[in-house]
Amino acid sequence: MLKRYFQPERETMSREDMKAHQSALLVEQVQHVYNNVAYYRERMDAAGVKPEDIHGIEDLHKLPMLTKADLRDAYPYGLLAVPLGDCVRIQSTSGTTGRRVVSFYTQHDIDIWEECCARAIVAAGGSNEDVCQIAYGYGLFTGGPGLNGGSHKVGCLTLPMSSGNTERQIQFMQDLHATILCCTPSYAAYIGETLKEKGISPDEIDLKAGIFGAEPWTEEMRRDIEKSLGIKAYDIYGLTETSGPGVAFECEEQNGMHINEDHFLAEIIDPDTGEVLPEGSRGELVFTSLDKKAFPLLRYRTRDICVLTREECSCGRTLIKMSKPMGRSDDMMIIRGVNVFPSQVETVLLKEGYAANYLIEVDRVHNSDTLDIYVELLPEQFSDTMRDITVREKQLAGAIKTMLGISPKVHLVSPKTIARSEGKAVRVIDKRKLHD
Ligand code: DLL
Repeated sequence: MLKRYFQPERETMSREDMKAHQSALLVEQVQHVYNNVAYYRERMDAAGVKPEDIHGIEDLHKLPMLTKADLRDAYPYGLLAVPLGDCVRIQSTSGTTGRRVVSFYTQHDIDIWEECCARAIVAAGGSNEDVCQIAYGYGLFTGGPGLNGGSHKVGCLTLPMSSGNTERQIQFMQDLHATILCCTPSYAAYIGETLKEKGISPDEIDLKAGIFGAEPWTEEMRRDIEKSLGIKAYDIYGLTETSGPGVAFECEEQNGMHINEDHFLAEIIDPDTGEVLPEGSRGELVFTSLDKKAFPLLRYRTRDICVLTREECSCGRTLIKMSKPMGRSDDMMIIRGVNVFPSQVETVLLKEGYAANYLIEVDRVHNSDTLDIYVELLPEQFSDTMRDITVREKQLAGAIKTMLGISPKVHLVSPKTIARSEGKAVRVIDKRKLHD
């Protein structure tokens, strides 16, 4: 049966009820972390805040903020707030130990996460009549497992495809009459292109909606995908730290994402000063997970830049909306859905015996990201036999793939050909026009 909302009592709650709900959970959550996580206790003690000082969301500003660096310091168990025996799952981002985020879940945390994803599926028109093809990666990445759980909760027939093997994706899509596709927007665009190459028109498939996220994408890309697949394309946002996809999702208005603020309390801050900005300002998104038990984050700085608005939405949801992320306040890039820091590339170069003279060029060709890495050879490595260079390029590309999880095209260039900078080195040229 077609439902408008997955959890109407939460998704259409009055502002007053939502505030009361958030306040009660925040008070409980602060006590939970203070009692169970030494890291939080020390940070709160240092800031002179006790759990008794937090009476509701109006006291949120008293709590210290948490950054990715804190997560790194606490890796892997330092922020765990329940006994390991209560945890049933971990998920993680890619990256080296230092950059990797490992998130822990109790069964209760998984249930909440899956409900959030179910809200996104229902908002995209999903019901138990649908066949939901999930082409996000499965495994440590949260995309596949999150949407998979959401799809089960809605009662869709779930196709746990994982990403890749596009021929097989298309075959299953046709044979099983998939109606909803969940994957990164760039993979959706690629599936669209492949359909065209194969001479299959959008009318010959049964897809009606797509739920795409994990990386920035433009309105232009939305239009392309909608046309090539014959669907309505919805955005979905989330991060491993807060659970995964489903922190926010788009409704039929396709104009900003509703934040599941009964679980994730959002603030916008000035990324330079940390000052909390009024609603409607552009700044860095900060989340407090209100009822996650195993790995609760208080005031976590996401580094994503966006705007929050509380305008009335024609879908009837009262949940606050966030704009599409408009960039980041750190140097993280998202390439083919994978989080990449330039420092990861540098680590590999140094380990493989190259100097840190390199340039990363990212572009988007036919809606698919390209990653070219130009690396200077040291004078003693310089050789004029092409064969030698090609072998080295392949070797280095393999080592970088092992680190990042995605394949770059490596170009070894002559010594002293990459421009030196007199100030901050320019390591990255991102030619994708992802943000307005
Ligand atoms: O990308 C979780 C996810 C999976 C979201 C599937 C949506 C769908 P991480 O790998 O930890 O988690 O990356 C989180 O990705 O801080 C944003 O910078 C970016 N991001 C996620 N969704 C969007 C989106 C998953 N819809 C980081 N638009 C976040 C733009 C997004 N950026």
